[in-house]
Amino acid sequence: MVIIFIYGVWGGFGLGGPIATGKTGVEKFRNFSDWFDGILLTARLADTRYPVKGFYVYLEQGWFVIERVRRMLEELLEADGHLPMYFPLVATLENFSREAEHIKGFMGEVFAVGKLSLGGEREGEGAEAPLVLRPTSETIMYPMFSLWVNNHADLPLKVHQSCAVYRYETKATRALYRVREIPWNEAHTVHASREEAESQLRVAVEIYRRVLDELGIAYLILRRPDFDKFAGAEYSVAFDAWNPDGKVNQVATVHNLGTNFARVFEILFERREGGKEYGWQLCYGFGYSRVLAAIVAQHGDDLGPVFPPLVAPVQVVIVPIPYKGLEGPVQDHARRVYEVLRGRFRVTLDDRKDVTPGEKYYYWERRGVPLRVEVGPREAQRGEAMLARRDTGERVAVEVGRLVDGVSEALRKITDNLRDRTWGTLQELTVTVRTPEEGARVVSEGKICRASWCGSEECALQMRQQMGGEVRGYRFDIEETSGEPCVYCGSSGRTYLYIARAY
Ligand code: PR8
Repeated sequence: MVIIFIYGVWGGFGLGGPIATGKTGVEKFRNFSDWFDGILLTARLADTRYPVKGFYVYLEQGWFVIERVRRMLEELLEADGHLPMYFPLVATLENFSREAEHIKGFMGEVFAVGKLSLGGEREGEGAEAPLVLRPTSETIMYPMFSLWVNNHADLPLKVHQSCAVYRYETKATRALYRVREIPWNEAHTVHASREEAESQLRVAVEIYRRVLDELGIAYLILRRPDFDKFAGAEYSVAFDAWNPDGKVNQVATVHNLGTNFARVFEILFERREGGKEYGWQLCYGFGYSRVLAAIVAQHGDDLGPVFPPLVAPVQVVIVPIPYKGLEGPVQDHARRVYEVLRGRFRVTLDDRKDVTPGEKYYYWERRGVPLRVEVGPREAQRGEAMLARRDTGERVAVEVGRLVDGVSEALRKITDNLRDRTWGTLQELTVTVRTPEEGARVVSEGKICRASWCGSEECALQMRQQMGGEVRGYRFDIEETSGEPCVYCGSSGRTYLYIARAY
């Protein structure tokens, strides 16, 4: 019997006050940890009781959302010519160690695998040189890319896979946000020139942006400072989603690798005009569990998640409200409503007999269903249904004849409102500061600090030091020119730097 063993080698804050008022979800701002931990299980997202640190069980609703997001993303990647592939889980230690910067960044975070004897001893190949569980797949894919890329006609090569990667995270782990088994999509590309790689980088950013926009998540697209780029990259661009506890949630990243890895893994192609050149590479990753976290944290309210209709496991729940003597007509009408909606929406008829309508409301609210359809004696008599929106509490009666349209319209309004609301919150949370002290206060209040910056690394590091957050970088999607002096040194500002605490 071969037993695989895995071992690590080498190795609320509340916003309170004005920001939370006028918004749903006061509790998540006041005490995010308790709010989040409480809903993981009740909303059927994840179970944190698995007895290995940093490893979690994804429950049916959490996994449903991840699967939907995965399909959306993969469709866009494949429409852009990325080939779906699946690479092995393990790298040889030799390949893993080939790129110097990469290994510096990841060594100390890798799990290794080997073989156990029947007596539980380590033996076989893995005993001397353990295999490495992918913390990311560059060192697994690129030896193969080197076999596949020989000529300019082989380029561009664009590959993607959805899988889990494993990182021996040493910081405090938290379900969805900082996990050791990371469900993600990673894409890797090789191009014939720097320009081609640069233009693909913008396509990748657009693809991620589209998925996040469909989900109505609010984010900043930031070019990371050089001291925080991906290990082995020339530069990195990241999507930071706001989080109620003030620690931004990096949901996706796009890295320009230049020819750093191509040189090490000998990814060489014959140029059209003759002569050999190293391939220009990108890699980009989209963290499914963090995107799920962003959906839950940004749209959720005091009761739990409010799923955007596009990915909601249940989009519509029908709750009959029986009245003494009129149970029959109400049940019949509820069934009729169900028949009208079924096949068009992900709809559930909650006709449990031993549960009151109020208890049913609560049950489905905690599970994040965006729209409830109430059917009582009045609706039965009038041939109507009452639509109740989870996001605003608004209720509107609709005739059964126009129910499909009515539900579609309500779901569309919910989608728009969730999106507008969360972008509004991001705007409120982002505060432009004039002094490092002001920045420190903003960061300690769990907000995102925006500070005029001259562009020097020294000033960025000083601001980090004085404000207490992490330097997240400057806007990549738009050019933000600053007319104000650098918040640290006072010389003329070039752009704005974003500083916040982070996961
Ligand atoms: C790369 N190589 O590796 P990246 N828990 C949850 N999500 C995480 C965690 C974690 N512990 N660590 C990372 N992520 C490149 C690009 C192939 C793909 C998620 O990049 O290290 C984050 O959303 O930046 C992160 O943005 C994404 O994986 C990519 O990870």
